[in-house]
Amino acid sequence: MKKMNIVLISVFCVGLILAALIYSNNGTIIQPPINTTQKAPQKVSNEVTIENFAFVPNILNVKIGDTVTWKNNNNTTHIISLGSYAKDSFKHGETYKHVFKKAGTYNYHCFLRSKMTGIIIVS
Ligand SMILES: [Cu+2]
Repeated sequence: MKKMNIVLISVFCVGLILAALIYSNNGTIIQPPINTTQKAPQKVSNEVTIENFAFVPNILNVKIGDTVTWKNNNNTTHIISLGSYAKDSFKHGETYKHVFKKAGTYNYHCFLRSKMTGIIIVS
C-alpha cells in the first residue's frame, strides 16, 4: 500500500510539472525577436578611375567575388593588364570590369604604359 502511494504521488508530480510547462509555453513557439534595424551590408563602390594617367585609388581593397570597375577619364585608350587574368582596352568614358574570385594581392598595370600601376587587394 505504501509503495502504491509513492507511485501515485510520483505520477501526480510529473503531471503537475508537464501542466506547468505547457501552461508557461502557452503552446506557442517562441521566436527570436526580428531585428528591424539591421541593414543590408553597404555595397562599397569598387571603382578605380583613370585620371591623368594614374589609377585612383591606387590601392583598392575588395572582397572575394567583387567586381572591380575601371573607368577611363583620360582622353586616350588604356589596357588593364592583370597578368594572365585580364587584358582589354577601353577608351575615354568607357569602363572595364573584372571579377576577383580568389583572395590575393593583384598588381596590375596599363599594358601600354608600364609606369601606370595599381594594386587590388582581395580578401
Ligand atoms: Cu594606359
